[in-house]
Amino acid sequence: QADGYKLWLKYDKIENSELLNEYAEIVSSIYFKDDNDILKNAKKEFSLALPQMLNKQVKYSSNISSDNSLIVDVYENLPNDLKDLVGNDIEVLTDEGFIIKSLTYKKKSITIISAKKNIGILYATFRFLHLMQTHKKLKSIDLVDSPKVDLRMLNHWDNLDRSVERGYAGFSLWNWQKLPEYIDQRYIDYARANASIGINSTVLTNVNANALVLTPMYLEKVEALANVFRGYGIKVYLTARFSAPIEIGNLETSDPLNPEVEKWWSNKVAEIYKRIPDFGGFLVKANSEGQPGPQNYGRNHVDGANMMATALKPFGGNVIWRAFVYSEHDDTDRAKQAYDEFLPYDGKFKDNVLVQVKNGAIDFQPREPFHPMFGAMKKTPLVIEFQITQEYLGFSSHLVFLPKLFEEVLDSDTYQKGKGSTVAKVIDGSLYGNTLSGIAGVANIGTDLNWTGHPFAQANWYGFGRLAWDPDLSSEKIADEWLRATYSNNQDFIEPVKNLMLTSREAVVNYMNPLGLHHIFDTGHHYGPGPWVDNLGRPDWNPVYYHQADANGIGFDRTPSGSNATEQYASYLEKTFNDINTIPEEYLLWFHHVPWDYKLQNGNTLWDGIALKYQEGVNDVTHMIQTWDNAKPYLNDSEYNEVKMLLQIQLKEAKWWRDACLLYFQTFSKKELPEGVEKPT
Ligand code: GCW
Repeated sequence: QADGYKLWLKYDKIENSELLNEYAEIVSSIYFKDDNDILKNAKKEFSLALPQMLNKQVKYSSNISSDNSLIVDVYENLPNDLKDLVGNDIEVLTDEGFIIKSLTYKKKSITIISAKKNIGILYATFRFLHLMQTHKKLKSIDLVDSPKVDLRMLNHWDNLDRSVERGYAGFSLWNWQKLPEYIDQRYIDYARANASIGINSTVLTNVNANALVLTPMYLEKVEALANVFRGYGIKVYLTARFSAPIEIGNLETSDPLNPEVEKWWSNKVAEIYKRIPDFGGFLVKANSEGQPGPQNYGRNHVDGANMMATALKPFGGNVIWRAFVYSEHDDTDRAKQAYDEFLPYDGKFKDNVLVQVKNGAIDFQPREPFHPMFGAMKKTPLVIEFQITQEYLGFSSHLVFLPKLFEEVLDSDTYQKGKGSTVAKVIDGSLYGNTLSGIAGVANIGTDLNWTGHPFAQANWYGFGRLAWDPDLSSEKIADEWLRATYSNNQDFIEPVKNLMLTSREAVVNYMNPLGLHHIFDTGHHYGPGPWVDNLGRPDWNPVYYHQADANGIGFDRTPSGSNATEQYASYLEKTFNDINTIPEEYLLWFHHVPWDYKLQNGNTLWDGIALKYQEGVNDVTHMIQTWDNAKPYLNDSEYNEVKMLLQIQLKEAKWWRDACLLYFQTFSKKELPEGVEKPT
């Protein structure tokens, strides 16, 4: 198999003899009940992983007895004396949580893995194996863990022709032509990988939706996928094209208040649940970037979402309604439009509607301040949408460790309910006591042999899942775990390469969009620099709209003298952002139009500061290459070469970004490049 196919589930043999002995003892006699699909899959993972890691077959016993060294079962099946030992810990678990504990049972040391439900056992299994893979001590383990977020979802922007919008890792995994009969091993491995990091929902299709997926011909195929994923605790969702009643239902309208339309959706939903009893629901992009929606009929987002919610409610399904809206007919700052449009609807959505909001107010830029809807929309559960695929972050050619970006957003304090009202608390529902919570990530997965194109892009899928489980995890811990499971447990490898990962996000900000610059990508593909583009049909698509460079300076004035987007934040932040003396410099040009001679905190002029940041980005990539070269002894040739070649592309393109942006901005600043910045050749 090619390097990378096995992801972070490689289960390499453990060479350290002390650990090997410890683990071998713990699993010397296992009781593992597997009387249903989820437990079967869990046990299968055990039987795959343990012989590889421990280099010997495992022994299962058919009854729980005092001879067992490891007991795996849901709580209700445990004998009473064991129940007494673990009862308190089980009580605090959610339905998806688990315990892994060492304890003394009948005077012997044993390990127990238990949970309220089967799915908890599956998650525990993956965690237990992961702890072994990452060489953690297990002898006196005491782990009680539950996910903090309910819906941990991947959003695939996969089209029915298998192209993937903003996908840089091959084609869509879903082979519609061979489904439903042909179950590709990939579907199973995809489900395993997701379950191993706790992802429990997947939206199979692009938000720019094709109504055909809701026809019987496709639903049969969706059903086949759902049947595979169910055994791994993953629910299937579909995108619902708002005009489907017209396109596939022969109606003349898709007005959400039209009884025929309501009936059509109710019937459609019932048809889906007949095939897929645990269907998750619909993800909807409506009246956004030309997609149809309720506004086509003079209705609003609440009308549209609630109509679908009513159809889904009897079956326990959800509507996830996206708030990614901005209009060319609206000349207010694009960054303000979603908030302005959605805030008045707070409290009006049905209880099975969640509103999905991108992490920032523009569009998945290398850095954006958190979206002002977080914390402000108090009565509606908000799902945060991250983009794992690197649309504005170098596709699958650049190494960028995104958990650093995700963490920055989740840790941001909205101040909406006083200090400490972080985005993470909004998302996990704890700030306002929501009954439903969710995190979505736009998937970076495709048919590439290694799933994600860039080997390190696997870490972004992995890290997304881990943060969805626990939004308070540190990116440092995630990088550490992933490196150990993927490459090596050798500390001399891990420390420098972890550092490389953790600096990679700031590097891309520096060489693409430093100091709050944003959306200066070339048209359409969003890959290379295009700050000069000013001729697109819609002004809000032109990079010049976002950087506003002129003879005086650069940056988008979002203070009261400009668009006043700052007013959408809690008053403490509004003040902080409005005042050029208190604004964090990483957001400077996001909120302020700043003179070229303005003095930055370090004493440099803005012009020099921008130029030096671009250079710093290039230098960062040079360091990343050096680090990778030093890591060579710990890698096989293909592992080393693949990343090395990609880093060389990254270096070349970091220079391209630096030179293109500086040469262009220099036509306004009319200033020389400062010392230390390489002259473009
Ligand atoms: O990021 C932009 C992308 C579009 C995408 C849109 C969205 C799916 O450029 O490709 O469409 O956002 O999120 O709806």
